[in-house]
Amino acid sequence: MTRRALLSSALVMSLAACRRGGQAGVTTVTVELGEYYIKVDKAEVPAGKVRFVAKNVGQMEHELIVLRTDLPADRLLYNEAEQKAEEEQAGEVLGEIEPEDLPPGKTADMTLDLTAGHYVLLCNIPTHYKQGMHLDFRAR
Ligand SMILES: [Cu+2]
Repeated sequence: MTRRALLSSALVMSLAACRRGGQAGVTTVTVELGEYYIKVDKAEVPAGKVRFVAKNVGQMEHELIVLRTDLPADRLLYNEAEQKAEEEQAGEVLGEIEPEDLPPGKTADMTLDLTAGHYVLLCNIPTHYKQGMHLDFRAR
């Protein structure tokens, strides 16, 4: 499958998942974002399809980035000039819910295919990473 086909099937899946109830083989992770933290209802999931349901419970815009990396969540290289973590340098960005989709009070979701390994969830709006918006996450 091409990357585009994968992306659109992920979108269709996440739309379908909006209906009540779960889907076989998909693990749902509830993510709460606020100033300045990220919380999840589970920090470890079986490898496979993972649906991240992100809720912004804060007063400002946030974003959710899922980064595959071996680095601990608080050890990403930090770019002081941009006030952002160097996500591309740390590993591979697998998915992102953009800030415009996650204003205060909103919920947005994405479904990703995670292979076994270590991941970091972060918000990389300037200053937010350093203020604590990062979390270790694992697929087994
Ligand atoms: Cu943020």
